[in-house]
Amino acid sequence: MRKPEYPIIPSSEITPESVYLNRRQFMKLSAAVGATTLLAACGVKPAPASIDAAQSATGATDELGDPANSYDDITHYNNYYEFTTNKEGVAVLAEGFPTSPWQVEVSGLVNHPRTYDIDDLRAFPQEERIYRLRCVEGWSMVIPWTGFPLSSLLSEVDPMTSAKYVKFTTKIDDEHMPGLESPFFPWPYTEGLRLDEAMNDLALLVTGLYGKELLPQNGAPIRLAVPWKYGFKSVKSIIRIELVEEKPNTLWNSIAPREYGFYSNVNPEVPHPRWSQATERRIGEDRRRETLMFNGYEGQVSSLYAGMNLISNY
Ligand SMILES: Nc1nc2c(c(=O)[nH]1)N[C@H]1C(S)=C(S)[C@@H](COP(=O)(O)O)O[C@H]1N2
Ligand SMILES: [Mo]
Repeated sequence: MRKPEYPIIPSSEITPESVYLNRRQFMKLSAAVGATTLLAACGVKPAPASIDAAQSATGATDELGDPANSYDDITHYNNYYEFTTNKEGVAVLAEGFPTSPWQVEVSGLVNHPRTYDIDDLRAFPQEERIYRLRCVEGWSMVIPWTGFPLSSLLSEVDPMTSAKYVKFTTKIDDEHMPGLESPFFPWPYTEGLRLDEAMNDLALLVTGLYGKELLPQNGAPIRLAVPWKYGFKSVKSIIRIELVEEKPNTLWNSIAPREYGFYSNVNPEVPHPRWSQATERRIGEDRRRETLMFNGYEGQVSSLYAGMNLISNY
């Protein structure tokens, strides 16, 4: 059996996305000409002439001034391999995925282990945070999440001094996740952070999106957002959080260790073995933009890596 490649091709981006792009361009075009005439003829007010207007309909921007992606983009262009490797197919397949009852076990090297019901987690003070998400494949979005700092949860369970890493394990639901049939992936999807990374204020446990409850395709009922790392570190549908002493195995690292390092900090100067990471395409934009060190969060996270070689610790 052939070894899986992720992205299936960076063209997992290129193939489905060129289709997506063409459709967008088509929409743009038809909004500008055809549809306007058509809709006007039916007495319906024409749609805005540019999708950019729709993109920033809420006026929300990140701290760099870039507009949030539309709700439609964020909920219909997804990576979630437990369902499918087709980004535009996730939303449909994930519809009806049971997200309740749901519990998250927080265990391992902690003084107060506890299994939380999802409602206990929703009871942590929630905030809205507009974060950039940079996928390792070379595309990005700006997403208005609702959630609470992972550090609040970790402080409550009180890590022992021997705890050095945090391991995340996500849901396996054979009945509802057709992608689990793929023999290429060592399910469940697991990830990890160093404890000090996990305690950084930017690391967010996410319960909502655009002020609404999180949808299954985005990782409902609870997922992580670690905005200075490649998107695959931001795991969806978390069921267990363990404090451990040794660096945990992660799904992508175990499949292709040379391509997906444990740290996977966004770094324009460290290319993926099969493509450059110097630029990215913001979904909804045509031209590529430069990728920022630590995805633009350098001020908040660079001290975590002081003195570390970021090329060998990729
Ligand atoms: N459980 C799980 N979490 C996951 C993934 C996945 O396949 N399974 N894909 C990751 C990748 S590669 C990215 S880019 C982000 C995408 O998040 P979004 O679909 O909410 O934008 O989710 C990450 N979390
Ligand atoms: Mo990704």
